[in-house]
Amino acid sequence: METYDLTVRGGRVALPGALVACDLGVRDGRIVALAERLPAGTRDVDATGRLVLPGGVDGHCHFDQPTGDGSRMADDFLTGTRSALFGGTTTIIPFAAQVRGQSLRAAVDDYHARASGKAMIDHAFHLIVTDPTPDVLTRELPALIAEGYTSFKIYMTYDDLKLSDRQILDVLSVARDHGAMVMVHAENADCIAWLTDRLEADGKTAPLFHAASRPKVIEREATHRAISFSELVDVPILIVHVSGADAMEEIRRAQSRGVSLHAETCPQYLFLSEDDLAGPGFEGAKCICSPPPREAGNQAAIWQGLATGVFSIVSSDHAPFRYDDPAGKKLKGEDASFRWVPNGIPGVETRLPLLFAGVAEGRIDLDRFVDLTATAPAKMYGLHPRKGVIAIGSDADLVIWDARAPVTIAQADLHSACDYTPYEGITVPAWPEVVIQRGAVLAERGRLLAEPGQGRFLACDRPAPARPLGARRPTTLFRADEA
Ligand code: DUC
Ligand code: ZN
Ligand code: ZN
Repeated sequence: METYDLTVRGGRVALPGALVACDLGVRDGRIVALAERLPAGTRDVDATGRLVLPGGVDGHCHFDQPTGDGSRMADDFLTGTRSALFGGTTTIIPFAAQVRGQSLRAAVDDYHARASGKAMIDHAFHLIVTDPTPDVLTRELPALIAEGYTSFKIYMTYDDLKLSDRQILDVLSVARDHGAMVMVHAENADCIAWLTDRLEADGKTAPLFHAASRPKVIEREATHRAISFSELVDVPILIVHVSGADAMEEIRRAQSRGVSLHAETCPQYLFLSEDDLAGPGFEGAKCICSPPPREAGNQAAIWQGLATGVFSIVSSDHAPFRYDDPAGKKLKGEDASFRWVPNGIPGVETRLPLLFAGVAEGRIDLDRFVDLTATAPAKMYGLHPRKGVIAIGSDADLVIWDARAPVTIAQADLHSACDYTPYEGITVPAWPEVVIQRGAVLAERGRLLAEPGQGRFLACDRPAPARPLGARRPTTLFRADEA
């Protein structure tokens, strides 16, 4: 009789497109059997009455990323991956960020050193390109793409990160030629600087005014510009952390005229609003991230975008800075202008439980939840079908959820090294009970069973190949023309 290293039995399993009552057998870290009934393996996990979903893939999170202002991210690869896994995420893709003047290779080597011996779950790296010199464009990027770093983020804002329009075109062109995915942070830098100066001149420096310094229109403008560039170069891009209904509308319009364009949103745009920046005291700094949360009414539009397919992935954009810490949100003190508050909030652990609330409330179905949080990001970054799906031959990365046990989010129960959660007090319908990676149980009912360093680095395949230059886009619109 066949034996299994691990079986998960009695649950309802999210197979692609269907929720099926079946048992699951694992050997050598991979799924080898899906059947109505299997004999117990060496280790047997009882999933009776539970959902068995693929481990989450968080395609956008920042761990131990060097900053230029003296602030320090709260999570390194140990605490960040620990937090991720307790929230049901088994693969993360943080960023090896190039500092201007540095080679991309040096950034990648540095980032591997930061992950080494610490990461508890599997991880790939995106690159952040801030200095696209001729050497970076013609030699480093192509070589790194070939080695499995097949996606990179570029910024249209932040003085130390932003690229000019011409530099963006250069980077998109490399992505097109070498089949990489470019993630775009779309906010207009000059508009932000202009508004920030005017707000400060009026004495409007409290955290609340962070939102006023980056209104929806400046996200919409940059989004439109990035889409135009992607059309010009004829390469698909991903607009990350879309916050506003207006930017989303630009994306929807482009998608409906046939542009191959992806969009990501994050739980902060579904659960937080600009009211959370309002206080009391300096507390609003806890919710300073960019783009900022919008007015409460905006949330419904973003949920709608998830349900209708404008967005293909939901990531955390976990960028944790401690609140009560001079290397964190209070870098320049509590009276400092919002301008000096490090941007970013923790969220790698709460991403899946928060979005699962959308399933319980009927906003999205379970299939869409799995796609947005696991399957689609695995595909987007060349990790599918190894990751992001429950299928024969895939890594046995599994999360068992009890959808009958609501949990109220509390900082005291989370596993990040950050000292707060912006979601304190929100009740979610379910939380991951058992988290499994490559057949090993990493967490079980709040108990940590993973070891630092047991997460593996993943080299990514290229996403779908680019079309030949000038090829017609396969859309209804263009097909009608061609007929
Ligand atoms: N904004 C970013 O662009 N990155 C990290 C966090 C944030 O708020
Ligand atoms: Zn960003
Ligand atoms: Zn980010």
